[in-house]
Amino acid sequence: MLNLILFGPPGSGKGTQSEKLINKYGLKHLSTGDLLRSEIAERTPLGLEAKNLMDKGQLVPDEVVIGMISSALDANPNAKGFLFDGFPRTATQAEALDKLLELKNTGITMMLAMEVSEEELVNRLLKRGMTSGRSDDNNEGVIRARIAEYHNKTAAVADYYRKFDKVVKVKGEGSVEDIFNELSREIDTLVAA
Ligand code: B4P
Repeated sequence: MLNLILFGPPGSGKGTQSEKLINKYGLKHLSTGDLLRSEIAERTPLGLEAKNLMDKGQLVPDEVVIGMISSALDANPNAKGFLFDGFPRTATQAEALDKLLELKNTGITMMLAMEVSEEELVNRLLKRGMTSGRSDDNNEGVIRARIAEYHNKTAAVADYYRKFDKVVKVKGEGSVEDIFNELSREIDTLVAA
């Protein structure tokens, strides 16, 4: 199985590139952000709890997102592979993901880590906030809080996979197409090896 993690700070292009990568490689897209937003849209108790935290730029509890990913893995027994987008975001989530994949006799193939400057992230998210209706995108304070959560809790997830030599860094600035070509090149190199 080809199991990829697309990693990077909020606004680095994870959602944007995921759409293209799943089509090219026939992977199942698992975005915890999308899963949480659909819980919010359906007004479930989980969604209401998540909205409160997301609106402040904070991460939702590990057990909530791990449970969602576990169900999604079980719901797709015949997938060729998975693209994890926005997950794992903490060391606890990374360890849980490894255990869940081990139960399926598989594991993470590689983490693609996209690097983008903070000012570019803020500009992209404020721009998306003008049209997306996402309440976490239209306030600069909330965007900066999300970036701070990334530095405090999420950046260390790359260290976890670095121990297993599974991290590849990719420049996340430039055109969407150029970044996609670079990500594809890294995946193809690994798959051919
Ligand atoms: P997510 O839904 O994961 O979203 P994100 O990090 O804000 O954005 P993403 O990185 O996917 O956006 P993209 O760059 O594609 O998380 C939202 C919230 O959910 C979190 O803050 C947290 O509260 C919660 N959550 C989710 N997962 C969680 C977890 N595992 N644990 C705990 N909490 C969790 O797009 C950004 C903009 O940039 C777009 O407008 C796009 O068009 C633009 N863009 C993309 N590429 C570009 C390029 N090359 N040049 C210019 N603009 C570009």
